[in-house]
Amino acid sequence: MTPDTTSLLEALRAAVGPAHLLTDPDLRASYQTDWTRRWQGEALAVVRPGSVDEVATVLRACASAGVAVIPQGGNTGLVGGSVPRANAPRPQVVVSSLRLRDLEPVDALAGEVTVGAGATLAALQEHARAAGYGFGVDLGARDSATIGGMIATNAGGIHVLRHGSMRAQLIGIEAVLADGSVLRRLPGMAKDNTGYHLPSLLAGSEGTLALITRARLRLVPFLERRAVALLALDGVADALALAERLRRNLPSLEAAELFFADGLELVLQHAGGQAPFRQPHPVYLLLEAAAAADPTDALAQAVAGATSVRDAVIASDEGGRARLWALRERHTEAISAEGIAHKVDVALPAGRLAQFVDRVGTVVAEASPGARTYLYGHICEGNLHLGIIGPPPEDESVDDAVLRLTIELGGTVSAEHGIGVSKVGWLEADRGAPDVAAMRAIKRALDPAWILNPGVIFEDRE
Ligand code: FAD
Ligand code: 2HG
Ligand code: ZN
Repeated sequence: MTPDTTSLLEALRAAVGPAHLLTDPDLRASYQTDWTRRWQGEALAVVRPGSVDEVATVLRACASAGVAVIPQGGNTGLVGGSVPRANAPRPQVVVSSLRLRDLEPVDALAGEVTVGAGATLAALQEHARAAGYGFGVDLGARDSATIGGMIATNAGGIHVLRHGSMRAQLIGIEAVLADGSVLRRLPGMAKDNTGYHLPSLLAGSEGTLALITRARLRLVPFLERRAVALLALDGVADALALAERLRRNLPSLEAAELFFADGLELVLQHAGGQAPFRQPHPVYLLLEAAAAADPTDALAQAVAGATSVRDAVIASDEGGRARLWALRERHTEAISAEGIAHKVDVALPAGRLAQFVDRVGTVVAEASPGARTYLYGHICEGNLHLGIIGPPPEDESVDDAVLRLTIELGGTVSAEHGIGVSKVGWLEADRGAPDVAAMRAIKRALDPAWILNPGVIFEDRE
């Protein structure tokens, strides 16, 4: 049955007010294309609810019209899950969380805070900082990525080795189910074993189970004193051995990031800045230590004895640290400036990472001769990102070849970005049929009409 879209638009306008229902194609445009420019689709409208009650009314209206709902936060996701599907079988409405950005006062006694799903990570960091706290997850898209989007993707980022991913920060949640009912448990107690932990279920659900409206989050101590070191090395095996040693011996270690000569060259070409060393080296390891007292000496001493280090720079001042971090964080935008990249986000068991790096160049060359591959990532989690430039956006042969190699080596096809639409075909190969059947059963129970983000994680419907 064709949905009555005119009545739906009227109901949505009544729910959020005319200013927050966007139907004009120019106003919809930025919500319909993802950050990578690889995925886009057409929405009937973009709706921007301003409260949980408005979200519930919007979801009820979409459910009764049989229209798909695409939850969206900062639209920085990299797997195509935040924008409407191309050639979708039914109309789609983007529901943006950006007006749900309240930051409630920090509960200093509990070391927790409740925030709106549309608050950006940077806003949360600033808010926590003002109360003497930090937040355990950090990532390069901090100025745009929202807390709701980060929960929905179970975002990782650069501090996972110390504090874990987004799921580990999550104490409570408020979220609206497909039928408009509201789950609300924002307890203010880190210990809560009363049945299934629904916040954990929603972490990583990529907008397929509920629309998250608020979250109760754990805070961490704000560590004022920081030092960043960039080390030049000959190979990935050296980087792994060093990272493993530091993890045991340097308690202030907060980040350990890997990148390669060609990526650094590209960043310098696009973002400018000075080369950190007189000559290029095959592999770079960026380390950050953070503590209450200056960790510079501890970091310097911890790497001093490593014979594999060919060259090193260290910075403790804010400007120097930011310059070193830019060499790693600006990989994503530098690659994007070269073209529409095929992005692959994998994790390998630590013992297989070097083998993956050795083999992946050949695998890409066979699938797409002439393609350029840039590798970088978070070494302590075995998490590597690949940005591949060359093959047309719709040609998936290079993605498939890399993911096949990943599975062969015992890795996972999504380390931190999610399945989105880009890896739907790989879910079962990675998780196995019983896991996928259990996930589908949960989806069916919470969203029987399959209206929430259809086509993400699984194919649209059964
Ligand atoms: P969106 O892109 O808007 O949405 C992402 C997914 O979450 C979609 O499936 C969407 O439907 C769903 N969603 C969004 N909001 C809600 C909600 N309120 N309720 C339910 N579902 C929702 N990721 C990392 O993990 N680690 C990194 O280090 C990292 N660095 C990045 C650096 C750059 C420069 C860029 C562009 C991206 C990076 N990312 C990283 C990816 C991205 O920032 C994360 O996936 C982030 O969590 C997405 O947040 P968002 O608000 O932009 O979500
Ligand atoms: C990072 O670690 C992000 O920089 C983005 O996860 C990775 O560009 C990417 O694919
Ligand atoms: Zn990453």
